[in-house]
Parts: sequence; structure tokens; C-alpha cells
Amino acid sequence: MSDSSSLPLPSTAPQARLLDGIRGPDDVQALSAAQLPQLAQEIRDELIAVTAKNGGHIGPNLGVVELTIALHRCFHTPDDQFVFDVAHQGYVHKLLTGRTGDFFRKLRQSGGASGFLYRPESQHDSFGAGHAGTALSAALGMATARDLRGTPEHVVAICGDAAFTCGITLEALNNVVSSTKRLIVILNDNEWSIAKNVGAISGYLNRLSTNPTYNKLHHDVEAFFRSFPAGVEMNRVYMKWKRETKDFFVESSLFEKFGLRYLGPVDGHNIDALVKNLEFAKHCDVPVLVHVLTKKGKGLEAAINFPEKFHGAGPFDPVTGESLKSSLGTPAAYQDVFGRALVRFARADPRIVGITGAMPSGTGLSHLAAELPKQFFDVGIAEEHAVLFAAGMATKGLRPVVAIYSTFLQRAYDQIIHDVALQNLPVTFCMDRAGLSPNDGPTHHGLFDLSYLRCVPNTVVMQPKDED
Ligand SMILES: Cc1ncc(C[n+]2csc(CCOP(=O)(O)OP(=O)(O)O)c2C)c(N)n1
Repeated sequence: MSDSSSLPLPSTAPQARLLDGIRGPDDVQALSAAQLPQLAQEIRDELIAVTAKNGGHIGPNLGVVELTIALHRCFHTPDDQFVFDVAHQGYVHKLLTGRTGDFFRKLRQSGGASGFLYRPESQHDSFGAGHAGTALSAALGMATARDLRGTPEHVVAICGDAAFTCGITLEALNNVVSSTKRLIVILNDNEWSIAKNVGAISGYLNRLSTNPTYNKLHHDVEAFFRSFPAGVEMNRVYMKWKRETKDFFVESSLFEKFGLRYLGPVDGHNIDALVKNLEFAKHCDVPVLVHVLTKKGKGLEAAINFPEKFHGAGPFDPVTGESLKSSLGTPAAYQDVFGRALVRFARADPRIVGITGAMPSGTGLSHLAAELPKQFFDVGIAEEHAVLFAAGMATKGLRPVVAIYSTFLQRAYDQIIHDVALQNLPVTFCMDRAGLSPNDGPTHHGLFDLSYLRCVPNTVVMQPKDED
């Protein structure tokens, strides 16, 4: 990253923003609790100003402002480690770890901050990402290595609700208790993937967050903290709490069945409540999952009203949220040409079905979803499953079209070879975003597809030149 000392210093002291004085967790922790709402507002203003100009993942970041402040109040990076899933929601973390000023204002541009966490950019970025579902696994590896080394740092995985539609997250969850006793998992539940989150786990989380019993537990935790004088040894609180609520935990949430202690749901915009739960989690002697409820797009009305559009947006008017499109008009996007063509084919041939891994609008399958919903399937962020699901359908005479970005199809390489090609099943892959993805960067480049597909038997590889 750029040397933070070279970033512009605050201007005159009286008008200086709190944000301009923040270079890392020490500065966040030096603020009084009363100053934190102002810091949150300044961060939101900066996020909106920069993404309105450069584009970027504005909705996810507006939703995690208070959560990220609370994390930096309770933990001390780079000694402690945060692993953000996808890492598209890491802008606030960047701002709180010295990546402000011109460096942040060039977000997603040459010479500026990456749109994701990126190890070479900062010692506060302990793990890079861009693809979904990697945080829990990587954090578990870090925590296990820490245990082997016998060092005291905390490892915190910050996962969106859609990360729990990923197989890797569930594979990691299956291994948590056999690997470590100390891991903190934040479930940032805003009910949205890029589109509305899908599947049984999303329904389960919804029931969990509205379950009055769990809300009662949350109030119990609050009450415990209120009843103890400041400075009390947290472990004592934990032990008492554990004793008094032990029965309650037996056979309770899904996460407890995997051996994690469940805390929540916590209001993800209440810094005080977040800090209490995180402090509590820090002192637990079992892995903990803190279920945090956040509002995607909080602070920008258009982003709240249109969460899918503002998940990752191009430049927009910061007041109205209107997209700033070229006055010359824009040519039809590849995905819309593809999506409309697929609707025509699918209407004529009911054997044709479209499958997406949580990206109906990005792939253009939203056209199929709107017009022929029975021939449309969104399986969540589950590319391996999407391909195997298609292979199964193809054995029954269907003609599945799997629409996945080039970079994300990498994840399903074994299924392409083992389940589709070797069985010579009629599955069509339509891979959007081939080539460079300059603003998102290396994790999103579609650079390997021709190479990785040309060597697969029984496969025809074609590359469209244009919409015709
Ligand atoms: C393997 C993979 N598939 C698809 C994507 C595209 N993608 C980026 S973010 C996202 C949704 C993430 O939702 P969630 O984890 O709940 O976080 P939120 O944005 O709601 O905070 C998706 C599908 C991806 N990054 N990686």
C-alpha cells in the first residue's frame, strides 16, 4: 500500500474530520463512544462520494460501517486477523487502517486501493479474496496454525449470509470444533446475496433472527453486562452466563450443532451492542458465531430501495442514486443479448433450462426468470453444485444452460471434467466476463477459460465476436 504518512494530513483542526485522524485501530480505540456515530457518518459520506465517481460495492459497505468500527474497537489488527469473505465489503476496514485520502479516492483505479482486500496492499489485510465462501476455511487454517504456534492473537472470519450457500463454508463449519477452540465467526446477515439470498439456509437464518427466544437471550447478555461493574474480569461473566443458560443451549441453533456458541441476533448498526457481543466472544473458550443483522445500503436511500443494483454499481449521482450513463447511450450488454436469446430458445424448446450461481442479473438469466420462471434455477453461490445439477438434468433429457462468469467457473473444474465431459452429457456453459476485468482486478479476470477448457475431452469451445 502507499505509505500512510504520505497521505494528506487533516486541514485546520476545528473542521477536521475524525476520519482524517485515523491510521489504525489505536486511533479508533482512542475515540470516545460518543464520537463513533460521527465517525460512522463521515465514513458513509466518503464511501458514497468515492463510489459515486468510481463505481464499486457501495451497498455491502454501507451495511458494515458500524460492524467494522466495532471490530476495530475490540481487536487490534495486524496482530489480530480479520478474514473478510469475498472482501468486497472491506472498504471501511481500508479507511480505518490508513488507506484514506487520494489512495482511497482512486479506489478500483490504477495506483489506488484495490476493490477487495489484498495482502500486498496492507499488513492489515491478512487474506485476499474476490471469490465467495473462502473466509471461514482460511480463518480456520489461521486459527489452527496459531494454536500450533501457541500465540495469543484472535482470528475473526466475517461472512455474509450468502457465504453459507457455498459448499466450502459448510465444509469449514464441519471442521471447526475438531480444529480449534478459539475462532470468532461473524455472520453478517442482510438477507441479500447480490439478488435476494436463496435456499433453505437463508430461510433458516430468517427464522433464527425473528425467533423471540433468541432475542430474549440477546437481552439476557445485555443484562449481564449491565449488572457487572466496569472492568470486571470477562471470563467470570462468561462462566456465570454459561451456567445460567446452559440448558438453553442444548440442541438449540444449527451452529451449536456444529459446536459453535451462537450469540445474537445483534443489531449490526448499534456499536455498543456489537462491542459487548464481540468482547464477550473474545473471552469464550469455544468457537463463537455472532449473528449480526445489517441493512445493505444503509445511509443511501436508493441503495436500500434497490439492493441488487447497488450491490456493485457503476458511477451514480450521489444524491438521487441515478446511474451516470454516457449521453451517447451504451450498446446492449453481452449478458442482456444472451439472456434475451436464451428466452427465445427456451420458449421454443421446453427442454432448455437456465442455471445461475447467485447471479441472475449479472449473467442475464434474470430475463429467463421473469419470463419462464419454471425453466430458471438460482442455486446460490454454489458453482460446483450448479454444474452437477445440470449434469443430472441432462441425463433426463433436459438441455441445461449453465451461465457462470469465467472466473467463478474455475471452481467447478472437476465437475466439468468428471461429471459432464467424461459422461459426454449435453450441457452448455455460457461464460460471461471473459478477458480482463480492470476495475475488479486479478481475482475477477476471465483469463484462464480457453486454456482450461481446450484440454477437456468431448468439449466444443466457441467465442462469440459480437452480439450477432
Ligand atoms: C465463487 C463466487 N461466485 C459468485 C460471486 C459473485 N458474488 C460476489 S458478492 C456475492 C454475494 C455476496 O453476498 P453476501 O456474502 O451475503 O454478502 P453481502 O454482499 O450481502 O454483504 C456474489 C454472488 C463470487 N464473488 N464468487
